[in-house]
Amino acid sequence: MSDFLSECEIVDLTEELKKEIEESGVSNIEEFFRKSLENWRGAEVNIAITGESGCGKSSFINAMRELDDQDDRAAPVDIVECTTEPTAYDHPTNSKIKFWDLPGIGTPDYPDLDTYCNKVQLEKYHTYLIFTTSRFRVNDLKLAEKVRLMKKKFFFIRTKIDENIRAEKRKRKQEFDEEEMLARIRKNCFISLGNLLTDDQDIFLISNHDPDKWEFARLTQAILDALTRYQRESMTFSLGKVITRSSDDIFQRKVDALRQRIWKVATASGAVAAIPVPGLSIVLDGALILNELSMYRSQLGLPEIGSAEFVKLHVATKEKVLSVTLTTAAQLSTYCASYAASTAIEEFTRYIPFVGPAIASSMSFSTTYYALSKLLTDVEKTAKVVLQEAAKKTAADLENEVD
Ligand SMILES: Nc1nc2c(ncn2[C@@H]2O[C@H](COP(=O)(O)OP(=O)(O)O)[C@@H](O)[C@H]2O)c(=O)[nH]1
Ligand SMILES: [Mg+2]
Repeated sequence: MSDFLSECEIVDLTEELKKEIEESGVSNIEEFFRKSLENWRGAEVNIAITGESGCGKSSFINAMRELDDQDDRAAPVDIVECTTEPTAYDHPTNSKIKFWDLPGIGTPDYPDLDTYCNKVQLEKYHTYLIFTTSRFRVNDLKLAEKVRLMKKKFFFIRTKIDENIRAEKRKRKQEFDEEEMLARIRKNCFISLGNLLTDDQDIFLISNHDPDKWEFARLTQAILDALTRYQRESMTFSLGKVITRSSDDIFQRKVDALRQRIWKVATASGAVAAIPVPGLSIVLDGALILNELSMYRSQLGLPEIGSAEFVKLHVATKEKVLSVTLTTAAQLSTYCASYAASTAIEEFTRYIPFVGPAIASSMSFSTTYYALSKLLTDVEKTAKVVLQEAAKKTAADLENEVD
Protein backbone atom coordinates (compact mmCIF):
# COMPACT_ATOMS: atom_id res chain seq x y z
CA MET A 1 0.00 0.00 0.00
CA SER A 2 2.79 2.42 0.87
CA ASP A 3 4.04 2.43 -2.75
CA PHE A 4 1.22 4.42 -4.14
CA LEU A 5 0.48 6.46 -1.06
CA SER A 6 3.87 8.07 -1.56
CA GLU A 7 2.85 9.47 -4.93
CA CYS A 8 3.55 13.06 -4.11
CA GLU A 9 2.94 14.22 -7.66
CA ILE A 10 -0.74 14.22 -6.79
CA VAL A 11 -0.17 17.03 -4.36
CA ASP A 12 2.34 18.86 -6.58
CA LEU A 13 -0.11 19.12 -9.43
CA THR A 14 -2.88 20.64 -7.40
CA GLU A 15 -2.51 24.34 -8.26
CA GLU A 16 -1.83 23.70 -11.92
CA LEU A 17 -4.82 21.43 -12.15
CA LYS A 18 -7.19 23.72 -10.33
CA LYS A 19 -6.35 26.36 -12.92
CA GLU A 20 -6.85 23.93 -15.77
CA ILE A 21 -10.23 22.85 -14.43
CA GLU A 22 -11.34 26.45 -14.05
CA GLU A 23 -10.24 27.31 -17.57
CA SER A 24 -11.86 24.26 -19.14
CA GLY A 25 -15.28 25.50 -18.09
CA VAL A 26 -16.62 21.99 -17.42
CA SER A 27 -19.04 21.59 -14.59
CA ASN A 28 -18.59 17.87 -14.15
CA ILE A 29 -15.26 16.83 -12.67
CA GLU A 30 -15.60 13.24 -13.91
CA GLU A 31 -15.98 14.53 -17.45
CA PHE A 32 -12.96 16.79 -17.03
CA PHE A 33 -10.74 13.89 -16.05
CA ARG A 34 -12.12 11.55 -18.68
CA LYS A 35 -11.17 14.14 -21.28
CA SER A 36 -7.83 14.99 -19.71
CA LEU A 37 -6.78 11.34 -19.90
CA GLU A 38 -6.85 11.73 -23.66
CA ASN A 39 -5.14 15.14 -23.85
CA TRP A 40 -1.79 13.67 -24.84
CA ARG A 41 -3.30 12.30 -28.05
CA GLY A 42 -3.82 15.84 -29.29
CA ALA A 43 -0.28 17.04 -28.61
CA GLU A 44 1.68 17.82 -31.76
CA VAL A 45 5.39 17.05 -31.77
CA ASN A 46 7.61 18.24 -34.62
CA ILE A 47 11.19 17.03 -34.46
CA ALA A 48 13.70 18.57 -36.86
CA ILE A 49 16.44 16.29 -38.17
CA THR A 50 19.37 17.75 -40.05
CA GLY A 51 22.92 16.89 -41.09
CA GLU A 52 24.95 16.03 -44.19
CA SER A 53 23.79 13.35 -46.61
CA GLY A 54 24.69 9.80 -45.61
CA CYS A 55 25.07 10.47 -41.88
CA GLY A 56 22.07 8.33 -40.93
CA LYS A 57 19.12 10.73 -40.67
CA SER A 58 16.69 8.44 -42.47
CA SER A 59 17.99 5.44 -40.52
CA PHE A 60 17.46 7.28 -37.25
CA ILE A 61 13.90 8.25 -38.24
CA ASN A 62 13.18 4.59 -38.97
CA ALA A 63 14.82 3.41 -35.75
CA MET A 64 12.71 5.79 -33.66
CA ARG A 65 9.57 4.64 -35.45
CA GLU A 66 10.69 1.00 -35.16
CA LEU A 67 10.22 0.49 -38.86
CA ASP A 68 12.41 -1.74 -40.96
CA ASP A 69 14.25 0.16 -43.73
CA GLN A 70 12.30 -2.00 -46.20
CA ASP A 71 8.89 -1.05 -44.77
CA ASP A 72 6.64 0.92 -47.15
CA ARG A 73 6.32 3.66 -44.53
CA ALA A 74 10.09 3.85 -43.90
CA ALA A 75 12.19 6.87 -44.78
CA PRO A 76 14.26 5.75 -47.80
CA VAL A 77 17.78 4.85 -46.70
CA ASP A 78 20.87 5.28 -48.88
CA ILE A 79 19.05 7.65 -51.20
CA VAL A 80 20.87 10.89 -51.81
CA GLU A 81 18.19 13.44 -51.13
CA CYS A 82 17.23 15.27 -54.30
CA THR A 83 14.28 16.78 -52.50
CA THR A 84 14.77 20.36 -51.43
CA GLU A 85 11.71 20.44 -49.20
CA PRO A 86 11.46 19.32 -45.59
CA THR A 87 9.87 15.85 -45.56
CA ALA A 88 7.70 14.72 -42.65
CA TYR A 89 7.58 11.13 -41.43
CA ASP A 90 4.72 10.35 -39.07
CA HIS A 91 5.08 8.04 -36.15
CA PRO A 92 3.22 4.83 -37.12
CA THR A 93 1.13 4.80 -33.93
CA ASN A 94 0.63 8.54 -33.62
CA SER A 95 0.42 10.80 -36.66
CA LYS A 96 0.73 13.89 -34.46
CA ILE A 97 4.39 13.01 -33.88
CA LYS A 98 6.41 13.96 -36.92
CA PHE A 99 10.09 13.56 -37.71
CA TRP A 100 11.12 16.17 -40.27
CA ASP A 101 13.99 15.31 -42.58
CA LEU A 102 15.37 18.76 -43.39
CA PRO A 103 17.66 19.54 -46.32
CA GLY A 104 21.27 20.48 -45.57
CA ILE A 105 22.48 24.06 -45.22
CA GLY A 106 24.94 25.09 -47.90
CA THR A 107 23.15 23.32 -50.76
CA PRO A 108 22.24 25.50 -53.79
CA ASP A 109 18.67 26.06 -52.57
CA TYR A 110 19.79 26.87 -49.04
CA PRO A 111 23.06 28.76 -49.47
CA ASP A 112 23.03 30.42 -46.05
CA LEU A 113 21.43 30.14 -42.65
CA ASP A 114 18.88 32.94 -43.08
CA THR A 115 17.48 31.48 -46.30
CA TYR A 116 17.45 28.09 -44.60
CA CYS A 117 15.58 29.29 -41.52
CA ASN A 118 12.90 30.97 -43.61
CA LYS A 119 12.42 28.13 -46.03
CA VAL A 120 12.22 25.33 -43.47
CA GLN A 121 10.17 27.48 -41.06
CA LEU A 122 12.65 26.88 -38.28
CA GLU A 123 10.33 28.09 -35.53
CA LYS A 124 7.74 25.35 -36.06
CA TYR A 125 9.83 22.53 -34.58
CA HIS A 126 9.84 21.61 -30.92
CA THR A 127 13.31 20.18 -30.79
CA TYR A 128 16.29 19.89 -33.15
CA LEU A 129 18.63 17.02 -33.82
CA ILE A 130 21.86 17.73 -35.66
CA PHE A 131 23.64 14.67 -37.06
CA THR A 132 27.16 13.89 -38.17
CA THR A 133 29.44 10.90 -38.76
CA SER A 134 32.58 12.92 -38.17
CA ARG A 135 32.93 16.44 -36.85
CA PHE A 136 30.25 19.10 -36.70
CA ARG A 137 30.49 21.91 -39.25
CA VAL A 138 30.31 25.67 -38.94
CA ASN A 139 26.76 25.66 -40.31
CA ASP A 140 25.68 23.17 -37.62
CA LEU A 141 27.05 25.52 -35.01
CA LYS A 142 25.25 28.52 -36.44
CA LEU A 143 22.02 26.59 -36.61
CA ALA A 144 22.32 25.55 -32.96
CA GLU A 145 22.98 29.14 -31.92
CA LYS A 146 19.86 30.23 -33.75
CA VAL A 147 17.81 27.50 -32.07
CA ARG A 148 19.19 28.54 -28.70
CA LEU A 149 18.05 32.12 -29.34
CA MET A 150 14.55 30.73 -29.88
CA LYS A 151 14.87 29.15 -26.39
CA LYS A 152 14.51 25.66 -27.74
CA LYS A 153 16.65 22.57 -27.24
CA PHE A 154 19.04 21.10 -29.79
CA PHE A 155 21.08 17.92 -29.66
CA PHE A 156 24.23 16.88 -31.42
CA ILE A 157 24.34 13.29 -32.53
CA ARG A 158 27.30 11.29 -33.74
CA THR A 159 26.09 8.16 -35.59
CA LYS A 160 27.68 4.91 -36.79
CA ILE A 161 29.46 4.23 -33.50
CA ASP A 162 29.13 0.50 -34.26
CA GLU A 163 31.32 0.94 -37.36
CA ASN A 164 34.00 2.76 -35.38
CA ILE A 165 34.00 0.05 -32.74
CA ARG A 166 34.29 -2.72 -35.33
CA ALA A 167 37.14 -0.99 -37.19
CA GLU A 168 39.06 -0.12 -34.04
CA LYS A 169 38.68 -3.63 -32.64
CA ARG A 170 40.15 -5.05 -35.80
CA LYS A 171 43.03 -2.60 -35.69
CA ARG A 172 43.91 -2.70 -32.00
CA LYS A 173 42.95 -6.27 -31.16
CA GLN A 174 43.81 -6.92 -27.47
CA GLU A 175 44.66 -3.26 -26.94
CA PHE A 176 41.12 -2.17 -27.78
CA ASP A 177 39.55 -0.01 -25.10
CA GLU A 178 35.94 0.94 -25.86
CA GLU A 179 35.61 3.57 -23.13
CA GLU A 180 38.76 5.31 -24.26
CA MET A 181 37.60 5.27 -27.86
CA LEU A 182 34.17 6.70 -27.07
CA ALA A 183 35.75 9.44 -24.96
CA ARG A 184 38.03 10.33 -27.89
CA ILE A 185 35.11 10.54 -30.35
CA ARG A 186 33.12 12.68 -27.92
CA LYS A 187 36.06 15.00 -27.37
CA ASN A 188 36.58 15.48 -31.13
CA CYS A 189 32.91 16.36 -31.60
CA PHE A 190 33.02 18.68 -28.61
CA ILE A 191 36.07 20.54 -29.92
CA SER A 192 34.45 20.97 -33.34
CA LEU A 193 31.62 22.87 -31.62
CA GLY A 194 33.92 25.60 -30.29
CA ASN A 195 32.49 26.97 -27.07
CA LEU A 196 28.85 26.32 -27.95
CA LEU A 197 28.42 23.57 -25.36
CA THR A 198 29.55 23.58 -21.77
CA ASP A 199 28.85 19.90 -21.23
CA ASP A 200 30.12 17.20 -23.57
CA GLN A 201 27.22 15.01 -22.43
CA ASP A 202 25.08 17.09 -24.77
CA ILE A 203 26.66 15.06 -27.56
CA PHE A 204 25.12 11.62 -28.11
CA LEU A 205 27.04 8.71 -29.56
CA ILE A 206 24.67 6.25 -31.20
CA SER A 207 24.21 3.50 -33.71
CA ASN A 208 20.94 3.51 -35.60
CA HIS A 209 21.36 -0.22 -36.10
CA ASP A 210 21.68 -0.94 -32.37
CA PRO A 211 19.19 1.22 -30.47
CA ASP A 212 19.79 -0.88 -27.35
CA LYS A 213 23.46 0.13 -27.22
CA TRP A 214 25.56 3.19 -26.48
CA GLU A 215 23.54 6.39 -26.09
CA PHE A 216 20.38 5.83 -28.08
CA ALA A 217 18.33 5.47 -24.89
CA ARG A 218 19.95 8.50 -23.29
CA LEU A 219 19.15 10.51 -26.41
CA THR A 220 15.54 9.29 -26.42
CA GLN A 221 15.19 10.50 -22.84
CA ALA A 222 16.81 13.85 -23.59
CA ILE A 223 14.29 14.37 -26.40
CA LEU A 224 11.44 13.53 -24.01
CA ASP A 225 12.77 16.00 -21.46
CA ALA A 226 12.90 18.78 -24.05
CA LEU A 227 9.13 18.54 -24.64
CA THR A 228 6.14 19.94 -22.78
CA ARG A 229 4.05 17.76 -20.44
CA TYR A 230 1.50 16.45 -22.95
CA GLN A 231 4.06 16.18 -25.72
CA ARG A 232 6.27 14.14 -23.41
CA GLU A 233 3.38 11.89 -22.48
CA SER A 234 2.50 11.42 -26.12
CA MET A 235 6.06 10.63 -27.15
CA THR A 236 6.55 8.29 -24.18
CA PHE A 237 3.45 6.29 -25.09
CA SER A 238 4.47 6.13 -28.74
CA LEU A 239 7.83 4.48 -27.99
CA GLY A 240 7.70 0.95 -29.36
CA LYS A 241 8.67 -2.36 -27.85
CA VAL A 242 12.32 -2.36 -28.95
CA ILE A 243 13.11 1.04 -27.47
CA THR A 244 11.04 0.39 -24.33
CA ARG A 245 12.90 -2.85 -23.73
CA SER A 246 16.29 -1.36 -24.58
CA SER A 247 16.68 0.49 -21.30
CA ASP A 248 15.48 0.16 -17.71
CA ASP A 249 15.15 3.94 -17.53
CA ILE A 250 12.80 4.14 -20.49
CA PHE A 251 10.77 1.20 -19.20
CA GLN A 252 10.51 3.01 -15.85
CA ARG A 253 9.42 6.24 -17.55
CA LYS A 254 6.53 4.37 -19.11
CA VAL A 255 5.54 2.88 -15.76
CA ASP A 256 5.69 6.34 -14.17
CA ALA A 257 3.64 7.93 -16.96
CA LEU A 258 1.00 5.21 -16.55
CA ARG A 259 1.04 5.57 -12.76
CA GLN A 260 0.46 9.30 -13.03
CA ARG A 261 -2.81 8.60 -14.84
CA ILE A 262 -4.23 6.44 -12.06
CA TRP A 263 -5.75 9.09 -9.87
CA LYS A 264 -7.26 10.78 -12.92
CA VAL A 265 -8.87 7.52 -13.98
CA ALA A 266 -10.08 7.04 -10.43
CA THR A 267 -11.59 10.52 -10.41
CA ALA A 268 -13.21 9.90 -13.77
CA SER A 269 -14.71 6.64 -12.58
CA GLY A 270 -18.33 7.08 -11.66
CA ALA A 271 -21.11 4.62 -11.30
CA VAL A 272 -21.34 4.34 -15.09
CA ALA A 273 -21.22 0.77 -16.39
CA ALA A 274 -20.44 -0.28 -12.86
CA ILE A 275 -19.90 -3.86 -11.80
CA PRO A 276 -20.38 -5.17 -8.26
CA VAL A 277 -17.47 -6.69 -6.35
CA PRO A 278 -18.46 -9.73 -4.30
CA GLY A 279 -17.95 -9.30 -0.58
CA LEU A 280 -17.74 -5.55 -0.82
CA SER A 281 -20.54 -3.07 -0.94
CA ILE A 282 -18.93 -1.15 -3.78
CA VAL A 283 -18.99 -1.00 -7.52
CA LEU A 284 -16.29 -0.47 -10.13
CA ASP A 285 -16.26 1.25 -13.47
CA GLY A 286 -15.20 -1.90 -15.25
CA ALA A 287 -14.87 -0.50 -18.77
CA LEU A 288 -12.57 2.28 -17.63
CA ILE A 289 -10.31 -0.05 -15.67
CA LEU A 290 -10.13 -2.72 -18.38
CA ASN A 291 -9.27 -0.07 -20.93
CA GLU A 292 -6.47 1.20 -18.74
CA LEU A 293 -5.21 -2.32 -18.06
CA SER A 294 -5.05 -3.01 -21.77
CA MET A 295 -2.90 0.11 -22.11
CA TYR A 296 -0.55 -1.16 -19.35
CA ARG A 297 -0.09 -4.44 -21.17
CA SER A 298 0.64 -2.95 -24.56
CA GLN A 299 2.79 -0.11 -23.24
CA LEU A 300 4.98 -2.39 -21.13
CA GLY A 301 5.28 -4.93 -23.93
CA LEU A 302 3.44 -7.95 -22.57
CA PRO A 303 3.00 -10.48 -25.36
CA GLU A 304 -0.53 -11.06 -26.65
CA ILE A 305 -1.97 -14.40 -25.59
CA GLY A 306 -1.33 -16.90 -28.38
CA SER A 307 1.31 -14.76 -30.12
CA ALA A 308 4.61 -16.36 -31.19
CA GLU A 309 6.37 -14.65 -28.30
CA PHE A 310 3.80 -15.88 -25.78
CA VAL A 311 3.96 -19.47 -27.01
CA LYS A 312 7.73 -19.57 -26.43
CA LEU A 313 7.49 -18.40 -22.81
CA HIS A 314 8.17 -20.60 -19.82
CA VAL A 315 4.97 -22.15 -18.37
CA ALA A 316 5.24 -20.13 -15.13
CA THR A 317 5.72 -16.89 -17.09
CA LYS A 318 2.74 -17.72 -19.30
CA GLU A 319 0.63 -18.07 -16.17
CA LYS A 320 1.79 -14.68 -14.93
CA VAL A 321 0.90 -13.06 -18.25
CA LEU A 322 -2.51 -14.75 -18.19
CA SER A 323 -3.18 -13.54 -14.64
CA VAL A 324 -3.01 -9.90 -15.74
CA THR A 325 -4.86 -10.42 -18.99
CA LEU A 326 -8.33 -9.60 -17.73
CA THR A 327 -10.76 -8.74 -20.47
CA THR A 328 -14.19 -9.07 -18.90
CA ALA A 329 -15.94 -7.34 -16.03
CA ALA A 330 -16.41 -10.72 -14.35
CA GLN A 331 -12.66 -11.43 -14.38
CA LEU A 332 -11.98 -7.98 -13.00
CA SER A 333 -14.51 -8.44 -10.25
CA THR A 334 -12.88 -11.73 -9.20
CA TYR A 335 -9.45 -10.10 -9.27
CA CYS A 336 -10.63 -7.23 -7.05
CA ALA A 337 -12.39 -9.52 -4.60
CA SER A 338 -9.19 -11.51 -4.17
CA TYR A 339 -7.28 -8.59 -2.74
CA ALA A 340 -9.91 -6.16 -1.51
CA ALA A 341 -9.80 -5.71 2.21
CA SER A 342 -12.24 -2.95 3.00
CA THR A 343 -10.24 -1.73 5.98
CA ALA A 344 -7.23 -1.08 3.73
CA ILE A 345 -9.39 0.87 1.33
CA GLU A 346 -10.98 2.95 4.07
CA GLU A 347 -7.59 3.75 5.50
CA PHE A 348 -6.43 4.77 2.07
CA THR A 349 -9.25 7.25 1.47
CA ARG A 350 -7.75 9.53 4.10
CA TYR A 351 -4.87 10.29 1.73
CA ILE A 352 -6.93 11.38 -1.23
CA PRO A 353 -5.70 14.60 -2.90
CA PHE A 354 -7.44 17.84 -3.63
CA VAL A 355 -10.33 16.30 -5.51
CA GLY A 356 -12.32 16.90 -2.41
CA PRO A 357 -14.23 15.00 0.22
CA ALA A 358 -17.16 14.17 -2.04
CA ILE A 359 -15.04 12.19 -4.43
CA ALA A 360 -12.48 11.11 -1.88
CA SER A 361 -15.09 9.39 0.18
CA SER A 362 -16.57 7.70 -2.86
CA MET A 363 -15.80 4.01 -2.88
CA SER A 364 -15.61 4.14 -6.64
CA PHE A 365 -12.58 6.44 -6.46
CA SER A 366 -10.64 4.49 -3.87
CA THR A 367 -11.42 1.05 -5.26
CA THR A 368 -10.52 2.11 -8.79
CA TYR A 369 -7.35 3.71 -7.51
CA TYR A 370 -6.41 0.66 -5.53
CA ALA A 371 -7.29 -1.78 -8.32
CA LEU A 372 -5.27 0.13 -10.92
CA SER A 373 -2.26 0.52 -8.64
CA LYS A 374 -2.26 -3.18 -8.00
CA LEU A 375 -2.80 -4.06 -11.67
CA LEU A 376 -0.01 -1.75 -12.82
CA THR A 377 2.40 -3.20 -10.27
CA ASP A 378 1.46 -6.73 -11.39
CA VAL A 379 1.86 -5.89 -15.10
CA GLU A 380 5.18 -4.17 -14.39
CA LYS A 381 6.52 -7.21 -12.51
CA THR A 382 5.29 -9.59 -15.20
CA ALA A 383 6.78 -7.47 -18.01
CA LYS A 384 10.14 -7.59 -16.20
CA VAL A 385 9.97 -11.37 -15.94
CA VAL A 386 9.19 -11.59 -19.68
CA LEU A 387 12.12 -9.26 -20.38
CA GLN A 388 14.52 -11.28 -18.24
CA GLU A 389 13.46 -14.45 -19.98
CA ALA A 390 13.99 -12.86 -23.39
CA ALA A 391 17.44 -11.61 -22.32
CA LYS A 392 18.42 -15.10 -21.11
CA LYS A 393 17.28 -16.63 -24.40
CA THR A 394 19.30 -14.10 -26.40
CA ALA A 395 22.39 -14.82 -24.29
CA ALA A 396 21.91 -18.56 -24.77
CA ASP A 397 21.42 -18.13 -28.53
CA LEU A 398 24.61 -16.09 -28.75
CA GLU A 399 26.51 -18.75 -26.83
CA ASN A 400 25.22 -21.44 -29.17
CA GLU A 401 26.37 -19.35 -32.14
CA VAL A 402 29.86 -19.10 -30.65
CA ASP A 403 29.94 -22.88 -30.05
N1 LIG B 1 26.77 0.94 -39.34
C1 LIG B 1 25.89 1.94 -39.37
N2 LIG B 1 25.37 2.34 -40.55
C2 LIG B 1 24.46 3.33 -40.55
C3 LIG B 1 24.04 3.98 -39.36
N3 LIG B 1 23.14 4.93 -39.69
C4 LIG B 1 23.00 4.86 -41.03
N4 LIG B 1 23.79 3.91 -41.55
C5 LIG B 1 23.97 3.55 -42.98
O1 LIG B 1 24.48 4.71 -43.63
C6 LIG B 1 23.91 4.84 -44.93
C7 LIG B 1 23.21 6.18 -45.07
O2 LIG B 1 22.14 6.24 -44.14
P1 LIG B 1 20.85 7.18 -44.34
O3 LIG B 1 19.99 6.90 -43.18
O4 LIG B 1 20.26 7.00 -45.71
O5 LIG B 1 21.53 8.63 -44.22
P2 LIG B 1 20.89 10.05 -44.58
O6 LIG B 1 21.37 10.39 -45.96
O7 LIG B 1 21.46 10.99 -43.57
O8 LIG B 1 19.42 9.92 -44.51
C8 LIG B 1 22.97 3.65 -45.07
O9 LIG B 1 23.66 2.61 -45.75
C9 LIG B 1 22.66 3.24 -43.65
O10 LIG B 1 22.34 1.87 -43.52
C10 LIG B 1 24.62 3.54 -38.12
O11 LIG B 1 24.33 4.06 -37.03
N5 LIG B 1 25.53 2.52 -38.19
MG1 LIG C 1 17.98 10.33 -45.94
